[in-house]
Amino acid sequence: MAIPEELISRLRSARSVAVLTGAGISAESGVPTFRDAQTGLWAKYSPEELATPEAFRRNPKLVWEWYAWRRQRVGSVKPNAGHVALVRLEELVPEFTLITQNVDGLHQKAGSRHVLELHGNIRRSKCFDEDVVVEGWEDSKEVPPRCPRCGGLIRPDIVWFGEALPERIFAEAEQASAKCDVFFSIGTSSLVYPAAGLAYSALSGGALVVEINPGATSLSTEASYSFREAAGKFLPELVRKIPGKA
Ligand code: BV8
Repeated sequence: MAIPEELISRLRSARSVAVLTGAGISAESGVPTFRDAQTGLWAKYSPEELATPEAFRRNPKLVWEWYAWRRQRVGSVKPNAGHVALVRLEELVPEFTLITQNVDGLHQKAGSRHVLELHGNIRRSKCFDEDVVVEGWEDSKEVPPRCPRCGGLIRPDIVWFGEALPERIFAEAEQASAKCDVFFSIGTSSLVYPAAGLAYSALSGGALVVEINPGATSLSTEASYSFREAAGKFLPELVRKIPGKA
């Protein structure tokens, strides 16, 4: 596909680049996007219903098992060419900030060094009462397991709907977005806030905003470029063109 020369030259001269990714960048690794129909056992639930503290309080076993099922699915998947292209992009620009809404840990698996996880990570668990990460617990038959310190229920270390994002992480993401020269929005429906607001911070900071998504989103008409492309295909082609003639 044709990549505008102006975008390549802007990337070559960019001092700082910020990237926001969503479930779409993991789609080609086989991880269903957040809004794909939940399959099988989970078909009758919508993520918005299960990914809330109320749902966990109401039915901790159901919510724990939904995440255990997702964790098991994510455990065996590999990063794809889109994740790898972002590792290369990080090497090519002086200041690079990778911000993700994903909880699958695939950016780190691909080799990205500094990843801002706005919504947590499905591989980490924490105590529901103390709100601190729990590394391990006694393997009792109880589901969800109990915190070894206080006996409270253990939950995934994930930001649910209605919960605040980790303050320091979001502040760093917000700052990087507001001051970058180029901002990428990759594989996200741009529906969930405050993450979706980062692209607008970039726009008001004067950044060139580039969207990569086979589907249109509310950002598509605001972005400087909106490519109807799959991340795993488009990103490697784009990144390959950057080193070229300076
Ligand atoms: C907050 C972790 C306030 C969970 C997630 C009413 C009540 C309560 C809150 C609200 C409300 N109304 C609005 C809100 C705010 C709410 C919100 O924005 N809701 C939306 C639905 C309107 N936000 C919150 O609740 C946030 N917290 O506001 O707190 C507060 C403040 C202070 C103190 C206390 C409280 C918390 C939001 C975080 C929720 N957690 N994830 C889990 O994973 O189980 S959100 C979840 O959905 C994802 O993490 C992601 O962030 C979000 C959107 O998903 P996407 O990643 O975009 O994926 P999606 O499937 O939607 O789209 C995939 C895209 O990829 C598609 O566009 C597709 O075309 C594209 N694609 C497909 N294939 C490819 C591709 N692109 C490229 N290449 C491909 N190959």
